[in-house]
This record gives sequence, structure tokens and C-alpha cells, in this order.
Amino acid sequence: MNSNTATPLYSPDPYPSRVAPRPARLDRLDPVIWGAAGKGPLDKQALARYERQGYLIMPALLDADEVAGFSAELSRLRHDFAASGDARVIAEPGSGAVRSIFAVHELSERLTALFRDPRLLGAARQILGGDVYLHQSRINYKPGFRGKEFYWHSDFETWHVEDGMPRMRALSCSISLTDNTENNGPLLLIPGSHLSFIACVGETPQNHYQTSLRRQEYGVPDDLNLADLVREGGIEAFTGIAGSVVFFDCNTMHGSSSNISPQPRSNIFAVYNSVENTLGEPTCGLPPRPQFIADRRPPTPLRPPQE
Ligand code: 6CS
Ligand code: FE
Repeated sequence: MNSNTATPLYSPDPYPSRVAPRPARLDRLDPVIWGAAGKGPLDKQALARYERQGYLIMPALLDADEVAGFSAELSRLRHDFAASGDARVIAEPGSGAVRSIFAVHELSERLTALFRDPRLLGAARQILGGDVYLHQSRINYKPGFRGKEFYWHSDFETWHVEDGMPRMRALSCSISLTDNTENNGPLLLIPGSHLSFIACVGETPQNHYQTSLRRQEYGVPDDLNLADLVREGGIEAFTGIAGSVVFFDCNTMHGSSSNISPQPRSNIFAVYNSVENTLGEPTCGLPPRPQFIADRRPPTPLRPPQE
């Protein structure tokens, strides 16, 4: 066999991170849009904006009645789980207030139905080019006065290094259930940042999720690369009335400031992953993270309720 066509003994990691002594900015090697216009709810302009920015904001996608119903569900879940000691409940550093609840699709039929809603699932299937499943779901409550920040990060950097997600063929859908304003710690996104992979430094600690979900210190971009991304693309805040939705690529750099206003900033997140992109071994070499953070089971493609 010709040596230069031989199957390599190993397939080098296309997105190496937390392995080198210095950070690096690498090119994205994956498409942003895997599907096509005409195969879902997003028109050509919307797909083009998502491809260019790395996210797409859809104001008031859910109506007031839907928002009221899901808000009641969020209150029920927080009431039922706040003092439960359940591993899926993440407390805010300092105050102990509920910061997040993970795997909410296993705790709420109402939220499972939301994640299968054609307005959300259809857009995810269209962008990711086919069948998808839930890699992760969560509620970030970001309570008034005490909701702490989520420092800048690329979700894919963590999902690749700590969950073994092979390629950039996943996206998050964030549904706001409170008005998101400039005052209550809205999600901040850097347009265009999804086209670069910022390789981070530092060795992933054992059981990193037990700290990173409260305050992330590993897998965060260095100041110089972050400053470059912001200089090139700026920062856009996802603000809007409750019921607004933002879809963002798994590699779009994002974060949010602490909420010192009296108003909560509660968002539901669904992470859709292509069934062609199921999790392999974490590149950090540590054991995989728990099921409630990253679903490793053979995927069951999500279908809209009526199918
Ligand atoms: O590690 C994770 O999967 C979680 N961490 C952050 C900051 N965003 C994505 C996800 O919720
Ligand atoms: Fe994130």
C-alpha cells in the first residue's frame, strides 16, 4: 500500500485544547450550516445570518400564554428540587440559591414537549442537517441580586474535551422566560467567533464539572484571543421580551455578567446534537461526565409531537 494513503495509526485531534503550554487560535474545520433552506422554518436570510454571526435571535417566538405556562413549570421545578440534594441541581457560589437544574427534559413532560416543538426542533434539524437528539438540557435561573456570571467560553471546547463530542455539529437553543434586559445579566455573544477554535491551556481537573458549572476556570479563552474576537466582531447582548429565543452554534463564544438587579433572568437551554456526532472518549483522558450533563446513550432522534 502506498504509504501516504495508509490509514494513519491515529487520527490527530482536529481541535486540540488544554494540551499545549500556550493558547492558540485555530480555524473551524466544520460547516456551520449542515442542512439547507426550504427544509425547515428558517428562510435563506435567517440561515445566512446564523452562518455569518454564529447565532440567530428570534424575538417573541413564544407567546405570553406559553411563557406563563413554562414559567410556572420553572417555579415548580425549583420548588420541588431546591433542597433535594439532587446532583442535577447546581447552586450559586456564595448564596446557595438555585443556579441551574440540568436534564430538565427528564423532569418535565412540558419541557420535553417544548424541545420537540417544530419551531425549535425544526430549526435545529435544518441547521444540523438531519436527525438530532438532546445532548443536554438545563434551566439557568440567574436569580435577582445573586445570579453570578458565566464567564466567556465556547461550549464546544468543553463538550469536545470533557464529553468527547467529535465535531462542531451541535447548537444551543436558549428560551428566555423573563424579560432579558441590559440590567439583569443577559447572554452576551461575539458575532463571528464560531469560525475560530480558541485552544485553551491548563489540565482539566478531576470531576471538573463540580466546580465549572458554578464558576468555570478551565476551558476559558485567554485575554489576547478574546480581545481579538471582540475587536473583530463586537459583542451583542441577547435582550428581548420573555418568549424570545436565540439559537447559537456550539462554538460561538458567549458568557453573561452577574445579575445584581432585582429582576431574575431565567432561560431554558436545549442542546441539540446531530445523531452523526455522538460522543466519543473525552480528549482530556478523564472519565466521561455524568449522564445528566452529557447524554452518551444511543440517540433516539427527536420527533415533533404529532409525528
Ligand atoms: O459544561 C457544560 O456543559 C455547561 N457549561 C457552560 C458554561 N455552558 C454549557 C453547559 O451548560
Ligand atoms: Fe455555555
